[in-house]
Amino acid sequence: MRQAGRYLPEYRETRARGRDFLDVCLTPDLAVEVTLQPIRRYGLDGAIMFSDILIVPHALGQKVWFEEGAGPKLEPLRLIEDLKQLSPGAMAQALEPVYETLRRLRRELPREVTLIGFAGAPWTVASYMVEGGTSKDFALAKTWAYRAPEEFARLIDLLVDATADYLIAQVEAGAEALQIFDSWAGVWPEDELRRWCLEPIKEIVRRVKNRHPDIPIIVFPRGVGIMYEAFANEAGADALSLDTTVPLSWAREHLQDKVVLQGNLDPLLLVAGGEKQRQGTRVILDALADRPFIFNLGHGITPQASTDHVAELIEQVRAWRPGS
Ligand code: 1CP
Repeated sequence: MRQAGRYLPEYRETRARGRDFLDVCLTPDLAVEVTLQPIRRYGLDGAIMFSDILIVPHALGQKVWFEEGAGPKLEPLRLIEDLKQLSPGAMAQALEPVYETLRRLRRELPREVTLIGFAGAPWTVASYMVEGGTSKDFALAKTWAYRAPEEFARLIDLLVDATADYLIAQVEAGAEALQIFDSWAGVWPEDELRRWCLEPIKEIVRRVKNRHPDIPIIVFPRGVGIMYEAFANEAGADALSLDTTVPLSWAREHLQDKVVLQGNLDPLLLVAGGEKQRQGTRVILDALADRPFIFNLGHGITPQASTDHVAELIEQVRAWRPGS
């Protein structure tokens, strides 16, 4: 999940040194610094490179900007002809600062800290490209996919190619594990979930593993409910990241003998803190942590999270023992 960000005063300070958010992502000095901040402060086991899933549309030539307080904005793609404006050939060059950031992080991080690269899954990235930003109902993107699936497939296929190439290059620049975020997978009926989310992710995993068979891949199909089981069986990933709503006993029974699980504390418990946070953490550890498991949040940390609550959480996770 996201671990850098506005809840850290040192992030807000570095962020103010960049022209804007994209500039922080694409300036290796700044991106390295914000990646290291949560590691320095908390001694976490993994460092997720500082970037954003919308770097890919940006590198493909779409206009992307981040408005203060309003989230990401993109000049939307609405017609099949609009895909001609994208230039996959220019992508590798545009993403070079990300690879430089990874190379530097590999040199600067302690050996025992895993460097995690990531990308958005094709559907989630396509949803931003078509809607022009975040959306409540994804009406434009979903309607396009229902009305003209062969057109929409061209966008998804383009993103499968771009994302697989991007993740392979991240491994070659030093990423030691990869996470694929399908944050908006939970909006589709079963057939479309398979077509627009599961199949594209499976193809990306296949291509990355073909080049780098040993690279661990974590998939986050947020909000897919019992369809998590199809992802466990079919995606080819090593681990699944559980969103906050997935019941722990169900996950233990249906998923954990197939893949490593990661998750799934409600990020808002880090705002609330106190006994509720301790209890929520304890329940997750007791249910899942005696088998292959990565403790994590069920979604990205919020700017309102308290740094003291994060410190308490980490202490509790580190102190936990099976049967304790
Ligand atoms: O160090 C880290 O924490 C890693 C950096 C990281 C990651 C993994 C950022 C930085 N973004 C992401 C992934 C990401 N970005 C996802 C997938 C994970 C998830 O579901 O949260 C998504 C959907 C985005 C898109 C995005 N970018 C959003 C969400 C908007 C929405 O639709 O609700 C936002 C707010 C951003 C901007 C952004 N990206 C990252 C940060 C720290 C921020 C906030 C900008 C700032 O505070 O300066």
